[in-house]
Amino acid sequence: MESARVLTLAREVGFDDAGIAPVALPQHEDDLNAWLAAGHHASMAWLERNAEVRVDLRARFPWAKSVVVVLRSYRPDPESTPAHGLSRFVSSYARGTDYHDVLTPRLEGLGERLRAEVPDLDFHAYVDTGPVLERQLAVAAGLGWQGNNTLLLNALHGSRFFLGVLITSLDLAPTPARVGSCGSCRACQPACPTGAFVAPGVLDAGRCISYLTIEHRGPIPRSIRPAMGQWLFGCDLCQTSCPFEVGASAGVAEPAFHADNAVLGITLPELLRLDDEAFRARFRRTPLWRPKRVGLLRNALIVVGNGEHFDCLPPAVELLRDSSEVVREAASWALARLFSAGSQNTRDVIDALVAARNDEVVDWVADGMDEDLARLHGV
Ligand code: B12
Ligand code: SF4
Ligand code: SF4
Repeated sequence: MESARVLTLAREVGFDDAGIAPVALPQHEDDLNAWLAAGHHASMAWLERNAEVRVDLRARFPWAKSVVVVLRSYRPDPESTPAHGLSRFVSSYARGTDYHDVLTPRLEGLGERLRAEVPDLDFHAYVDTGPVLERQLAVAAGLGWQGNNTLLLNALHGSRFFLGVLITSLDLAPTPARVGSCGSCRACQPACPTGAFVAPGVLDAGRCISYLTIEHRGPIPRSIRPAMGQWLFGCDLCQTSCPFEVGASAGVAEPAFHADNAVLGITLPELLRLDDEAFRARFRRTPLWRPKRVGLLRNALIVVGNGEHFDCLPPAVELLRDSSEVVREAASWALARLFSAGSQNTRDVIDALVAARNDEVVDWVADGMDEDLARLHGV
C-alpha cells in the first residue's frame, strides 16, 4: 500500500490532515528523561512508566513498522459558543463531547478501512491515552513543528487540534518534514499567567492551569490561585496568544466539539450547589468529569475568589460545611477573596467562617481558615 492511499483514507474518515512517522524516536530519549528528572510532570507518575515504549513503539508492538498520525481541529466556531453559562470558563477543547469518545472510534475505523485493503494488517489506535510522544511523532510525520508553547503547530491549523496515532504493520515511508518554526516569536511565554514555561519549549506542568484544574488532586497551592484567573477547566492562553493560532485559516471544529449547552448551560452558583448525584448526572460523560465533583468545585471556588461573583456568596457559605476538606478550604479562600476587610456584609461571612473553623477540621484546613479570617479582619 502507498502512503498517499493511507492519507486519502484518513481524510475520508474525517481527519483534517495526516502523515506517516517512523516507529522509533531515539533522539528524544535524553530530553524526555531530563524533563522527568526535573519533576516537571508533577503528580502525573504515569508519565514515568513505559519510557522505553514512548521512544520505540516496538517495545510494546513488535510488529509495528509505521505510525499514521492524524489531526482534527477543535477551534471553536464563535457562532456556536453561547456567551452565558459555564462555557466561558472552560477551555475550548473541552466544551463539547469528549474527544477521546469521538476520535478513538474514528481512528479504529481508519484501521478497519486499511485492513479491508491489506487483510493481514496489525494496528493499534491511541488518542491521547497511550505511552506515546504524540507531538514528536506528528513532527516526524511532517504535520508541523513543536512550538515554544510545547504544542504541535501547523501553519494552516494553528494548534487547537487533537492528535491521534494509528500504529501499523504497514511498511510505509515517512512523510517528508514540513518547514516551519516559531522564528523569533516568544508571545506565548509571557502570556502564561502562572509562569509555567521554565524555558521556551519546556513546560513545568505543576504550574500549568490545565494540569492544576484537570489532573491535580487535593488543594491547589494558595500562592498560585490568584494567577489562575477565570479558568474552571483547562486554559487556552498559550494558544490564543499565538500568531499561528490567530491566523489559522483551516479546520473549524465539528459539531461534536461545539459548546454543549445541556452540560454547560448552568451558572456558577448552580454548579456550586450540585451534590454528587446531580454532578454525576450532568458531567459523567463529558471531559469535565475527570476532576470529579471535588476537583471541579475546588476550581469553581477559585474562579469565584478571582472574580466579582457575589451571587456565589450563599452557596460558598454552604460549602464551608461540605464533606470534602478540599472544598471547605477552597470555599473559605473564595469568601475571604470576595470580601476584603471592612467591606459591607463582612460580618455574616466572618460568622460563617468562625463557625466552620470551630468544627473539627484537619490542620491544613484550619491554617487556611485562620489566614482567611485574618484577611477579613484586616490583620
Ligand atoms: C501529559 C499531557 C499534558 C500535561 C503536560 C503537557 C506537556 N506539554 O507535556 C498537561 C496536563 C499540562 C497538558 C496540558 C495541555 N494539553 Co496535553 N497532553 C499530555 C499528553 C497525554 C502527554 C504529553 C507528554 O508526553 N509530555 C511529556 C513531555 C516530556 O513532553 P514535552 O513537553 O514535549 O517535552 C519535551 C521538551 O520538554 C523537550 N525538552 C526537554 N528539555 C529541553 C530543553 C530545551 C532547551 C528544549 C527546547 C526542549 C527540551 O524534550 C521533551 C521530550 O521531547 C499528550 C498526549 C500524548 N500522548 O502525547 C497530550 C497533548 C499534548 N495535550 C494536548 C492538549 C490539547 C493540551 C492543552 C492545550 C489542553 C488545554 N487547553 O488545557 C494543554 C496545553 C498546555 C501546554 N502548553 O502544554 C494535545 C496537544 C495538541 C497539539 N496541538 O499539540 C495532546 C497531543 C493530546 C491530543 N491527543 O490531542 N497536557
Ligand atoms: S495552558 Fe495556560 S497555564 Fe498552561 S502553559 Fe498554557 S498559558 Fe500557561
Ligand atoms: S506564540 Fe510564538 S513562540 Fe509561542 S508557539 Fe506561537 S509562534 Fe511559537
